[in-house]
Amino acid sequence: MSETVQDKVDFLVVANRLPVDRKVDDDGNVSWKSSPGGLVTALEPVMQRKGGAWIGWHGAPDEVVAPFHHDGYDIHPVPLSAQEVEEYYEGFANATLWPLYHDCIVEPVFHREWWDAYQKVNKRFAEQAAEQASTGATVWVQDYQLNLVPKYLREMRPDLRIGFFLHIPFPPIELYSRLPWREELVEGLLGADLVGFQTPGAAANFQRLAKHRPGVTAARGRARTPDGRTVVIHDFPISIDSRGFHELATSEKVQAEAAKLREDLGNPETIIFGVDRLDYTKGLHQRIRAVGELFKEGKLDPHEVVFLQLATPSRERVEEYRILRDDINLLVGQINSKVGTIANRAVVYRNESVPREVLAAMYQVADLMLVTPVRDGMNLVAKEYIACRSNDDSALVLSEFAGAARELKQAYMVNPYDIDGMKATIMKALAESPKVKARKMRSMRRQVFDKTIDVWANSFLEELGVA
Ligand code: GDG
Repeated sequence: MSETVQDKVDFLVVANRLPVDRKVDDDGNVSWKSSPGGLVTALEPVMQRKGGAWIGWHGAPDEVVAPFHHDGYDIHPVPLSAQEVEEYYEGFANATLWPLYHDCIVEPVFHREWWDAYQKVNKRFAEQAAEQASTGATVWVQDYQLNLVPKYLREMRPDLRIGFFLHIPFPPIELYSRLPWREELVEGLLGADLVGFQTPGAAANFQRLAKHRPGVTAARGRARTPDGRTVVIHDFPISIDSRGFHELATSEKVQAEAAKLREDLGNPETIIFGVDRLDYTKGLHQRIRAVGELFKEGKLDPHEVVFLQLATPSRERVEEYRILRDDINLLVGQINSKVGTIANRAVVYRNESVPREVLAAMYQVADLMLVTPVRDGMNLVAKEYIACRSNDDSALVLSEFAGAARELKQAYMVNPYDIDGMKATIMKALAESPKVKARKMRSMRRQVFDKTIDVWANSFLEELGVA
């Protein structure tokens, strides 16, 4: 494969962020490292296999970065001004669409200037894709930040095959209808040949909306547009590189890391673990409260049990995220001041991002995994835990509001809003017989190793007619 950037390519991924973050060392040398996050974890192996180009923002405002080759594919950084980051990304994407699409857990904010910026930036991404795509190329557009790209791109390049995948939930019409620009966004997606969702429910919600557009008919996963095109609407539950995660977790390096971690945590009998981006959709508050109460009530003994919670910093310039960060710090402080000692902290809370090896070690030592979002498109963490944990004496507590709940049916299901119910389920999972736990783990392992990220990507691309 060529090491230089190609003029035109047959396969492109268009996503808000590039899969890499820039690192500058003390001598000023620049290198690019994989950035954490669900979308990157999922798509990186696909790009490494297929080659082509990834179009996305490089993370630094007001800066133009030249294209470069990375890990078998080309990277085309799209520039964004500081104002565009504020209005398109932090504003429209993360303070309007993100809360709206996650059941309005926090109130979505509607600003006309944000909408203007969103359109402008979406056009820029579409232009960049149009420029890089060879005749008849496949362009796979990702996620809610780029809802309008399929329409713009089709106008510029009708020869392309255009797929769109939404990584987050798609809300019911009753919530979606609040959006002042609801028609334009539906039109945006209908520019694609295939629109993919995490769950059948999300696909059905979109189909119902599409049907309301003048001149559009939609039924059984297909919409006919007024210009005579067919748009396929379908669910494609995303997954992970299960083997890759398993190999990493069982590697000598990660095993050594896991032993050290266990030691650092004071060699407790039981380790309960949670890892999430620090986001209000992830149910951190409810989860930490539930575990905190179990400690306070003496049902969990801080000499025997440690709850390790890793919260990766996220969207720190958006107000709701700053509020959340402070709330969680406070909550953890309150719990630890009431239970546990300096030597035995009941809740070990780390608000940082760790290398993938360290994360794999955390999965390895976790006897009980808590994945309790109040709403989540899929949730890869749940699947990663299953892939990494080779010990059958393990248990996954999973929110019924995560897309993953449709597949990981053997998990201990919870409604995260029901704190007492969650507490009871945590205790049940901890007390479960090894035989039952092993049966559940084996069944979920089959699921996670059968339905991998390759299966996801291939089924999407096959439906798009390009696999
Ligand atoms: C969106 C949707 C959907 C986290 N902390 C660290 C780290 N991570 C990695 C995890 C996992 C990923 O980030 C998080 O993925 P999730 O799926 O849990 O959540 P979102 O970021 O919200 O992702 C979600 C996903 O897109 C894919 O479609 O499942 O529903 O919201 O891979 O391992 N990785 C490393 N260090 C960390 O500190 N290395």
